[in-house]
Amino acid sequence: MKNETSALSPPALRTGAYWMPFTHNRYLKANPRSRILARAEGAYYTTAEGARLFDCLSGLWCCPLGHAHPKIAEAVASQVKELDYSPAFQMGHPKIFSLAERLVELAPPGMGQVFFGNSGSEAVDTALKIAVAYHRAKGEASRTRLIGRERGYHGVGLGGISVGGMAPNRKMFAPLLLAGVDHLPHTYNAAEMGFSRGQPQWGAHLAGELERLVALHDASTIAAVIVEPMQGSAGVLVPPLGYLERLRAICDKYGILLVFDEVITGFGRLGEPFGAQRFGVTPDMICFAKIVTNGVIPMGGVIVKPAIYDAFMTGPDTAVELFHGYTYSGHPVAAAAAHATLDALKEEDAFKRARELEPVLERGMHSLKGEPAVADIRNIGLAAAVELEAIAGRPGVRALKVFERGMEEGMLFRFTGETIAVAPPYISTEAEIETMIERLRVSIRAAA
Ligand code: PXG
Repeated sequence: MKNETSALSPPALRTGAYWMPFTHNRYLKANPRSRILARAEGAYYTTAEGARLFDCLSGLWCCPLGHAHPKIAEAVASQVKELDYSPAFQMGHPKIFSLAERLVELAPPGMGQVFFGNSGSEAVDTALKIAVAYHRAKGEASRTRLIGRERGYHGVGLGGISVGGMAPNRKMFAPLLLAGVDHLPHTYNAAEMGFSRGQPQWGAHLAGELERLVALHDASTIAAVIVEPMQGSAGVLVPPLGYLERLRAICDKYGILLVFDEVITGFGRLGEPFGAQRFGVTPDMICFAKIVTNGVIPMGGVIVKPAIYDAFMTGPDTAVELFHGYTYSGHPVAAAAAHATLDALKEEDAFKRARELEPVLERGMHSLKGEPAVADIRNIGLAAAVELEAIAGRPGVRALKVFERGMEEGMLFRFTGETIAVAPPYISTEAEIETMIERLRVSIRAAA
């Protein structure tokens, strides 16, 4: 039996001291109880009020093997006793070397080394720093410009928000944005690709905008292009057919590094180890985080091609080659969680499971077309989003209402802006996905 005492019946909740991230603090704190999660097991959370919620977004895209996974829990517990921390600089521990090997094996052919941090934001800032430093090491110090994309999300570091393309994440911090950054246009066009299933047919030509940026800035000033293979936070914006291939070709033509931010798409969300394999395009660097530990312990990092690593391996062998790293880079407990996660992904044939569930999710989500205020539906892999028409003069309120009704229906949806996103756990049953969609239908109708 589970311990049902303190977590489920906490003393009066004092909410004042906690400044909640990416949250409407005042609205939530006025009525917090339904938003407090007390426990989780498998594909379900239990709130402090005792309500059971299906985990429609796998946490925040990070827990697809389900909560309280016995193997991961066991690996973490025994690692804490065996080696709880090991200095990250000038030292290592066995599990981090072997984890790097496993990640390289899982990545598309041609990748060679892994640099570890603790989050997607750190992974992105690490990749941007490596890109600029790489060109410098190769004698092309003028290559400093970074190219991101409109509507892109690359975390909240100063590099990440600079290459990111979401106005609310940028405007408060304008003076802190990096100089010398430019953006590709986003690929979304409702008229051309509304309600498309998987990759839209239209839009590959938008990769050609990179040619224009090269013409404007000159290739000799550009270090790297960073994109999410599928834009998750923007509401599941799926790359048009041929788009990523074309970006790759243009980057190759001009010696620009291509970075895939796979913080969401890594580890099976699209039914393959990485988006790179799903789309058949290999970048020069892959940022990862989230699912690498099934969300249990923070970990992130960057997988790079050997040519990038090798460019730094010059000078005296007693010198530090890259002046970058975190106290918790390659943390042993995170490494243990990651090994257990990779084991479980394999043992449970999780990527195949995600591929099997993809048509169930696709069919169900697109059956919501025609429901009130549904403006668009997009999907790929085990991810989908419904975009709603805004209520006039009240931006974001419709999705909030859907979210709140969803909780009453036993569903923890994710809402941002006018979008409801779902990315159910790989361990979901078909029936659970179908139920999720029917409850979403009810919630959308209730918010009409
Ligand atoms: N890159 C990408 C592509 C992401 O999606 C980050 C970087 C940053 O990761 P960290 O670990 O620093 O948060 C992310 C994070 C959502 C949602 O609802 C998405 C993220 C985080 C929280 C919510 O879409 N992505």
